Amino acid sequence: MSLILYGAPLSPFVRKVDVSLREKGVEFELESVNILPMPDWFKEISPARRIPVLRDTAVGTEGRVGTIPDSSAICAYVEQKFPAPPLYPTDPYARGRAVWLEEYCDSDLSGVVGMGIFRPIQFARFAGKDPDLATARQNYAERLPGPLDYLEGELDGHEFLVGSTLTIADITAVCVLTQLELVAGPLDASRWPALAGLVKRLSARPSFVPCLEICHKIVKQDPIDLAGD
Ligand SMILES: N[C@@H](CCC(=O)N[C@@H](CS)C(=O)NCC(=O)O)C(=O)O
Repeated sequence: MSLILYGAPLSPFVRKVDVSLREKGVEFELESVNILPMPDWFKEISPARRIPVLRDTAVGTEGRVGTIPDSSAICAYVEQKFPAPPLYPTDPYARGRAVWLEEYCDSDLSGVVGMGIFRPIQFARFAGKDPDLATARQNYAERLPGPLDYLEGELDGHEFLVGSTLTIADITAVCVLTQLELVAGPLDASRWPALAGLVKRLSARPSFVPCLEICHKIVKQDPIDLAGD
């Protein structure tokens, strides 16, 4: 196996790389890395102390040589090395938009979903504590609608965020929104119909199914209705 993906399926950033490789039909091995605490050998190849990191063993098998950290850097590398099917548009403006939406979902959307909602619920459970529902509910009500409204507007009723085929923008958005679904259930389809449809369609793709099945097994509990009291 020439590619090793270091990380854990419950990370939306690892999922993004996992799904992108599967969409391209590229074989890889997912090597589990526990980040709580992060082992020393992994710190050496992850200067930012984050998962994922990809190792291309065709380039290097030990130390930093052959490794690339960061999901966006990895996906750009994978696109260059395995161009078909393309996940980044070739038209310059469309490509710019796809990269922007990838970045927006990895930063703004992921900030609200990850730190604001997923962590207060799931990390509390991992620590054997009750979920911090007050924090999760506040973020769900106050900070989440803005990014969802923005993405709904960018979809504008279309099937994909950029152009007429699947791109890295759709994959990134759905990797973050499935993180939300794991603890809070599906999006309100009456308020964000195009976005809810995108999540539903992509979640059913063969590229998403294996990772999401593992995530549901890890989370175990039913989602919590954060819109209620
Ligand atoms: N920009 C990075 C973000 C990666 C990231 O934040 N990963 C989280 C897991 S979801 C992590 O490794 N966190 C380590 C920590 O919080 O100590 C990417 O796209 O790969």
